[in-house]
Amino acid sequence: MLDDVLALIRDNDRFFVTTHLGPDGDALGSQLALGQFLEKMGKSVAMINSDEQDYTLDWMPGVDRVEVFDNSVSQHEALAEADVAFVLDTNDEERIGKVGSLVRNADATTVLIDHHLEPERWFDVLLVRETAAATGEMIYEIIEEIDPDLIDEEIATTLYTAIMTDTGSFRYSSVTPGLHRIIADILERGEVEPAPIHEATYDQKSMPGLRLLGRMLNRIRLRYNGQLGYSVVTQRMVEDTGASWDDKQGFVNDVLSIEGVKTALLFSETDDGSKISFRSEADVRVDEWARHFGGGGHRNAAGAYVKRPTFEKTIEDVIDAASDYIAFESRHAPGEELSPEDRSYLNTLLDGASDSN
Ligand SMILES: [Mn+2]
Repeated sequence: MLDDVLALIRDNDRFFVTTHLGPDGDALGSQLALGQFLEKMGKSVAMINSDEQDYTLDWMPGVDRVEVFDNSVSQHEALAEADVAFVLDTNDEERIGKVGSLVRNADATTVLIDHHLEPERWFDVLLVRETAAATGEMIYEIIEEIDPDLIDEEIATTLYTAIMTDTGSFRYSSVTPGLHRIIADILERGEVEPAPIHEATYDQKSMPGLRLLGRMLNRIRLRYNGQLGYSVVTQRMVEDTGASWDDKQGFVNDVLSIEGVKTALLFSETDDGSKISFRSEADVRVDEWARHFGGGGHRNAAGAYVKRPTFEKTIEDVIDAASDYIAFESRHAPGEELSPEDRSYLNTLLDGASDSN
């Protein structure tokens, strides 16, 4: 699998690289790292996405090299002439957007490099590892095999961003000593410092975006004895605050950060339904639950798009289904002794009952 990918890179000259709709840090970072690495090897590369990236990534080095699909002759030619077409960080034709079916039907050898569960099977070569912290980690492994000396400031910055954003800044259960060693190698080879990358990615929030965050925080509700937290972002909230759709990136993590909450949901109202973000602590899985609603993702981070008669109905249905997928702890385990507080409360009730007799 890895060997197949390495051979395809070594033996071919013209490459096409794409990724999923709404490219995030791992999607764009992996695309730019692989694309720029291939260029530094002297190959010709077209990087074309169906969609513009999140504005918080506009600073990324080489981002101007990525085109948004416009159905132009030159873009169709770039794909038609490609020997190899890479799809990164999504395994699903629909999630690639308009470019998806074009890649699927192209003459090029199609290669999937990804870390999501249950890949579609139409790719010619699949390089998939669910335990990879980020697609960027897998891109690093390819570069390391072929020519790590080509890791310069640009490639190091895009790889670091890919891994940083997909690990919640190196805090998820996917983070291992091995991943930190990879990060150390990336930083040393590129002579890159981490702090400016964190600032460029996370400290560029707009005031309207923070006002939207405030409204979202105000609407958090807890269910299942405080183990599930959820909130909403409605189109009205976005309009009222003047925020942009991108501003709600990461909101669901604020819901998950509440003490006792093991599972968090953010429902975002779209033109024709809702987008749902699922997050969970390490020992709780949400991917099956998301899949039940037509979505997918990772064990602890998944998503779904749902078309239901109303936004409210979607919220109700998803939360009602929670206990089918999550083992919530009941407040008292069966057979558990009553606490002294419960006992004295019960006694006051019983005393009241006997008084009335
Ligand atoms: Mn990813």
